[in-house]
Amino acid sequence: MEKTVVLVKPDGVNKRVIGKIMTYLEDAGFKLSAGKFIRLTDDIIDRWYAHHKDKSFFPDLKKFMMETPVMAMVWEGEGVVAKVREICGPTDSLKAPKGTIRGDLGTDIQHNVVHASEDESNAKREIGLLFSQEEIISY
Ligand code: FUP
Repeated sequence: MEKTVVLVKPDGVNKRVIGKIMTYLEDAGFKLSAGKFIRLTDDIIDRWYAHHKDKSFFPDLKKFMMETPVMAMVWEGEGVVAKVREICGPTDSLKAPKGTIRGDLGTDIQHNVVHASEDESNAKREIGLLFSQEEIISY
C-alpha cells in the first residue's frame, strides 16, 4: 500500500497541534503506520533537503528544524502522497487556504507546521532515512 512521510515540525510541536494534525489525516481515511519523536541531525537535514542546500534560506531552515524533536510519521492509503500534500496546503502558510493544515495552523513560509513527501520516490527515500522496517506496520 502507498505510504508517505509527515513530519510535525518544531512550530507544530510547540503549538501542541500534533493530535489535531493526526485527526486531519485520520478523518481523510488514512492509517498511521509508524510514528516517533526524532531529533533531526545536521547530516539528516543535509540529506533531507539536499535540493535546497544552496538556497539562502537553508541555514535558517536547518536551525529551525533542530529547535525541538519533530514528530515523524508514516501514513498509508490509496493515493496518500498526493492527497496528504493537498491536505497540508501550499508551502507558504500565509497563502494556504483555510481548511488546510498550513492554512489553519501555520504562520509563514518557514513555520508551516508540517512536511509531507513530494512524491512516491521521495516518500521511500525519507522512510529509509528515518525508519527501520520493524517500526512500520501495515493494515
Ligand atoms: P514543501 O515541498 O511544501 O515542503 O516545500 P519546499 O520543498 O519548497 O520547501 C521545503 C521547506 O523549506 C519549506 F517547508 C519551508 C522552507 N522554505 C523556506 O523557509 N523559505 C522558502 O523560501 C522556501 C522554503
